Amino acid sequence: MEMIRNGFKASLREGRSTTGIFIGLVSPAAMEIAATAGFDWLLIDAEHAPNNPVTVLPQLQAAAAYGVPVMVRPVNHDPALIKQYLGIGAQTLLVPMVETAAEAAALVQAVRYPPHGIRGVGTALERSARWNAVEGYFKHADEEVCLLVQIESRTGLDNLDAILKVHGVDGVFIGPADLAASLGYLGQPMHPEVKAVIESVLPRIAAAGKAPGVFASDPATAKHYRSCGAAFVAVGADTSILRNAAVALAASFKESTVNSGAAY
Ligand code: 3PY
Ligand code: MG
Repeated sequence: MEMIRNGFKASLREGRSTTGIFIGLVSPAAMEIAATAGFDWLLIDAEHAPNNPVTVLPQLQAAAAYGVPVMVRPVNHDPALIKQYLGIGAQTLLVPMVETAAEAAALVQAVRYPPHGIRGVGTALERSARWNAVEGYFKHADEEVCLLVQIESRTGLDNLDAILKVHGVDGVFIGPADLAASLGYLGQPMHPEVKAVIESVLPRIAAAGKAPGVFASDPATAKHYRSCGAAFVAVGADTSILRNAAVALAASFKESTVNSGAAY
């Protein structure tokens, strides 16, 4: 069979502006529902949501039937863990808390096979190569991987120019929640000073030839960041979508009980 192409990386190459959501429900069924919603991509979060390669695998399998590109966010920079996520077929990784060019360069190494990197070879056991069914897998494997690093700390901001020079980093994603915390505004990702930093950083990322991304669950802010140059915007999370809809539905019945005036 042919190499599995990375649809997300293709969208970056085409310069398309895309939106997606974070997936944290740890459920292949929830993944399937999200995959039918019309987003350009989905991101399985294994940083804060209780995921690991064993729980991510069936979610990748569930989404594959719908053709929507899926990214994975690992919990750390461990090359052994990254190898496992790549091995189960994740082609785009969003790596949190990257603070230096050396960390970014080490991640580039982790996602590439020798001689360009240190990714271990075990395709007979890996879905990425469809257990050796993919012909010419090694010829295309590195080029189909997309490495996105998250800048979400003051140190990361201070080192942004050096990180942007790292060859092999495809995109830089700003995490407003951690960035706000690092800048002294814990719990205030929409603080004007945080927003101002994000507004100034997005065009710098684009100017360096990397794809800028950011999280913005409020649609107006998401559109605003797109207008600042964001190429890919996470516009929510399945957990929040479920909670917000559940709260609104419950509240609508409380209101109707109060407003109806009916006494049963
Ligand atoms: C953050 O906001 O800190 C994230 O990592 C995701 O948006
Ligand atoms: Mg974060």
